[in-house]
Amino acid sequence: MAQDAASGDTGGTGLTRRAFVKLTGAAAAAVALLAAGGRVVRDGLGRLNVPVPWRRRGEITTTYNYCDMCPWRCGVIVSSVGGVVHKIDGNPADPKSRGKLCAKGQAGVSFLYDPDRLTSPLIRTGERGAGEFREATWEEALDRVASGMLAIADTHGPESVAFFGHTTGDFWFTEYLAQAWGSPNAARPSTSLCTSPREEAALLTIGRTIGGHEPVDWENIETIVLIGSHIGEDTRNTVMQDFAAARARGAAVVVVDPRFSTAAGKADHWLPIKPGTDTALLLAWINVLTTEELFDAAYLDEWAEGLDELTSHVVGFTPEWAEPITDLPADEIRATARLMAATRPRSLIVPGRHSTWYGNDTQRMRAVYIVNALLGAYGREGGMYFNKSPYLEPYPHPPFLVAGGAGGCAAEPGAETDELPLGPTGKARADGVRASFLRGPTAMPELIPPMITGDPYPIRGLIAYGVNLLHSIPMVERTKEALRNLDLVVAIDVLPQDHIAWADVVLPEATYLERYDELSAIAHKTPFISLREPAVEPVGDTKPGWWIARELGLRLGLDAFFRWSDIEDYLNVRLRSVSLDLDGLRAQGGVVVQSGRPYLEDFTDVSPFGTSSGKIQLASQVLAEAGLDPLPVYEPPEEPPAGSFRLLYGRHPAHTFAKTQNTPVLFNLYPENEVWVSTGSARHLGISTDERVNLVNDAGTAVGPVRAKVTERIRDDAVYLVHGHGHGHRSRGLTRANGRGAGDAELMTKYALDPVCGGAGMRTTFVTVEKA
Ligand code: MGD
Ligand code: MGD
Ligand code: SF4
Repeated sequence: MAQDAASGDTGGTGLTRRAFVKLTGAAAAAVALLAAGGRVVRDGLGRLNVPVPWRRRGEITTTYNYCDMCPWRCGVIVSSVGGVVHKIDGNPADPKSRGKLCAKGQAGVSFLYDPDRLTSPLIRTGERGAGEFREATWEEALDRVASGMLAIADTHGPESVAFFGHTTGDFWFTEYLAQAWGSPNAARPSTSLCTSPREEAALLTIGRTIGGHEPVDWENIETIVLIGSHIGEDTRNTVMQDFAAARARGAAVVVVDPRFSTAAGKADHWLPIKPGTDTALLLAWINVLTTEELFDAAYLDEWAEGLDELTSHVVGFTPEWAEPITDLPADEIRATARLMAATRPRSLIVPGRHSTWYGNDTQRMRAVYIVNALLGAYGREGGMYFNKSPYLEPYPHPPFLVAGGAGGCAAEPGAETDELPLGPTGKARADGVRASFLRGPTAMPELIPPMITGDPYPIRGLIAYGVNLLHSIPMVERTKEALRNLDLVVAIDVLPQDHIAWADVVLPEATYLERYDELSAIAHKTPFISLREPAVEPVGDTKPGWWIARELGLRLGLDAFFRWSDIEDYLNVRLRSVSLDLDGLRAQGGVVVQSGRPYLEDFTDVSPFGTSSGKIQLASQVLAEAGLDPLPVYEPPEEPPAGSFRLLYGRHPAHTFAKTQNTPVLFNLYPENEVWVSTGSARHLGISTDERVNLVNDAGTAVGPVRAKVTERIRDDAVYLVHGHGHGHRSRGLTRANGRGAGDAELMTKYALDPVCGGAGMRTTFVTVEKA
């Protein structure tokens, strides 16, 4: 194997090269730095030096893919030269990207050739958490995982193996393998730590889900209301394109945010609300819309029920009532309600995305959807269109042992297990571990306690695919305790993230640019299906997720679910249902776009609202029957103790969660986060911009030192951190990102569980700011 200039230990950075993994295989460092057919080297400053295509000769190949640098899935076209990816462009035929990409999407090449990538299966040799491993063959590593899973299933049942997953390839694990194996304990952070309140509230109110692509009719909107949605820092490509185009067309913008966000900079009205009081603002808006009769009466007459109950419920919630609660002037509350009404139905509170804030989030989101109903916005131009999933048949596999998977609701507790087929090791039970919330998918943080206590039944194994266990789930020390306690911990990842040090077996995956994957099927105004195919051979000894899942499945006795010989066979079978095959899909640009049913007039046969009555539920019968509030009620958030601030968090335009901080070109753009402190608070604390401070939470957990950003752009009662920095808990595998900035997750030593959907509200942390 060719040795290259970068396989030395420090790369000039002073950081120990891959001290994280004490590899016994002498070739490991060299393997880590080799791209297939090309050489990935680092210069004297430790920066990535990708084999530059203009010095390479060879055929230029073009492949289709959907971007995996964030969960938005923009369609891309990948150009490679001589076996090395050269450039990624937006696919003009794809409704998500429309030929454009954000900075993170462009950085896919840099992510692929990050010299810190995992490149060989690893088996733990030291204590969990110490990060000591030896290299292994795939045979040995997969045998180890399969025997561990079978041993757990023999003693406790297959449900005692949990599957956590995120990023686009997790389908093979949290859905396909988990359901075939028979574990209902499959979860994604993108539900219970993100969208579950908005999805549950949508189901309760309009009987439809929002789905991965928010169905906002941007082309026709006239008033855009953003509650905490920080578009511009949230850099989902199409959302930015749509927001910018609507603003340029003259749409009015109202932004409700305790921080002067990028979007607030474009707003006609910025409402710097006191954190956690949004439901009071929404009730006051409903009060103005109902008492001044500004709602769409004909629309509500035809499509909604519960208007009288709603009207009497909000009678006391005037703007004057909301003013001292929200810290917003009553006149401004009234003016913004009237603005929305003046442009209805081309007026919408955009259903944000990350909605797990304070633990009563389903009710806040219900209030959002009720305002939109009063505006007559559902199924109307300029409001919220009805999305539709693309038609595509599933692969014809035998019935799964459990229903749901991480994407949907877990089977109801107590379901008749006798009706389920027998799993490889006996009977599978259908009841997933859940806390006392009304319904909704399995909540990821609630699967951690049974790993420690065995209550309500033991979880003894964890398969973690593409999920950043120590950065995404609050209560990091509790997660570590659980990892310490398990019989089997498997991590399938591309990078030596912090949790990798806790795995018994590490399975290195090929990135999205090096593998085939499940088809992406997006519910949309124009539903569409897109292709992911490899642009280049996988780096080192990495393998695609579908291959890993299949090899595991065969070892677990699940042959019946893996009858397909390889992924091309699987994809061709699925594509047959839309009269295509892989070649046909390539020939039409990697995307199939179907027609939708976006507006009310498209529903002559059936109601578009999937509630039991077929009408919008302003007052929710389902909640009433469960003994919960049928109409949204404002609950005051806990106040920060004297001298403390509420910790707010959000996105940086150049990074995704905690996964791109080490990506060379993105690291160069924003190497570490800073903590936003208001000018008034900073003066009081004697802190200036760029000074290093520590953040200490109410339980005494400290993070830092982190740079202070002193600014007028945030309220005095809050501080703000970009999520995702603060790597290097125990591992030092991420040579650029480690030790930079401060992690918000570490400070979250508590969260508030939403009683309806099981979402974990994470804005419940208070911190003091102390000079470092
Ligand atoms: P990431 O940091 O993106 O977040 O939660 P995660 O999805 O867990 O972690 C992705 C993981 O996948 C990383 O370990 C990365 O190295 C790995 N990975 C990347 N590409 C691949 C691949 O191709 N294959 C495999 N196998 N692995 C890959 C996100 C979640 O976090 C979400 S959706 C939200 S909205 C919440 N946000 C949030 C927050 O803002 N603050 C705090 N404190 N917690 C949060 N938790 C939630
Ligand atoms: P939120 O965390 O809800 O995120 O993006 P959003 O859904 O927009 O919103 C953060 C904003 O809420 C901040 O501006 C904060 O100041 C404000 N805020 C905090 N507390 C309150 C409050 O009490 N009331 C109000 N009204 N506002 C408050 C998340 C989204 O971003 C998600 S979930 C994903 S999956 C994508 N991830 C992602 C990424 O990782 N990187 C980049 N660059 N873009 C991304 N886009 C998406
Ligand atoms: Fe990729 Fe950016 Fe699209 Fe996300 S928004 S999928 S990072 S191009």
